[in-house]
Amino acid sequence: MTSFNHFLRTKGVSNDLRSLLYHIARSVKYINFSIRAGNTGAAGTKNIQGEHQLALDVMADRIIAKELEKSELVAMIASEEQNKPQEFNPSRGAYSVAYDPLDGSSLVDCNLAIGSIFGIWEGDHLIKRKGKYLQASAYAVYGPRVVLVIAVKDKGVHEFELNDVGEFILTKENMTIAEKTKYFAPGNLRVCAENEKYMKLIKYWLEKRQKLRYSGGMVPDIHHILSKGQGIFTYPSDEEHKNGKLRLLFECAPFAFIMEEAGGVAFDQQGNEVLEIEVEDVHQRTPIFIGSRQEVENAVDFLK
Ligand code: P6P
Repeated sequence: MTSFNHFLRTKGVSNDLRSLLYHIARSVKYINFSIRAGNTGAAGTKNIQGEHQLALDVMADRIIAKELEKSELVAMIASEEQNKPQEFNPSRGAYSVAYDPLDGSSLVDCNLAIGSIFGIWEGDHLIKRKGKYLQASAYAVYGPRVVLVIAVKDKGVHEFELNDVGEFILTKENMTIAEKTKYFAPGNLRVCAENEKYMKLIKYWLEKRQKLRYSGGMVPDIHHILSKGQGIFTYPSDEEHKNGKLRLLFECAPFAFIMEEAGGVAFDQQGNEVLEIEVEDVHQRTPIFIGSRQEVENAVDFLK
């Protein structure tokens, strides 16, 4: 059994980044306890998106913010659940972390898998950053098993599973993505009613007898792609969401970084690389087409 810290050390991850990732792993462990023990009801508050927050959203956000501050390595954090970034005074180094504390939390009451997403940049700011300058990204899936997937710049994508004594043990090393796929995860399917190009793309997949794998949770849906080593997840824009629904900083850039580290790709609806999109506002959104290269390039061609 290879432990989280030992594995990252053997991969040559710096002491500071390893320590920061350890604090993120610890926050995932505490969030998992809260999900299984906590209340899944409403918090009675709304986030900046106007979305009703669950008690778990607020709890997960607090757990992560506290762990990142305790690391003494973080100068700035930005959370999907908070209106604006928060600054800390790190004692050494300086990273900035953007995170979605509990993505898809509305699925928790029907017992579907949900997740946390993290993006780590060097330096003390998050505006004017691009995903291609991420130092590391990670996501956790809270499902029948709790897994933490980590990508560190040029060091591959690796999965760890939380065991029954609270340790993260390596389960998959160097996860990779094939060029082609037999799966599809079509988000925002209702757009077919207004966008015949998306309708044609879905029909193309159906006529190819592709297998539908979509849960409504971005984290498990993209984890399916990385676990199977193939797939495509799409979430296009629509009349109501001109830039799509998913957030660049908290969801799309971290996942694009992980997917590219695994040999996949991530584009917006115009075929721009998600990793090249500059963050202008912490809550800005982008359409996303992500996964197996040939499938994604083909899907973007349908939508252009
Ligand atoms: P829709 C969950 O709310 C989320 O942010 C992502 O996890 C998921 O991919 C998407 O929204 C689902 O959106 O419009 O299908 O509810």
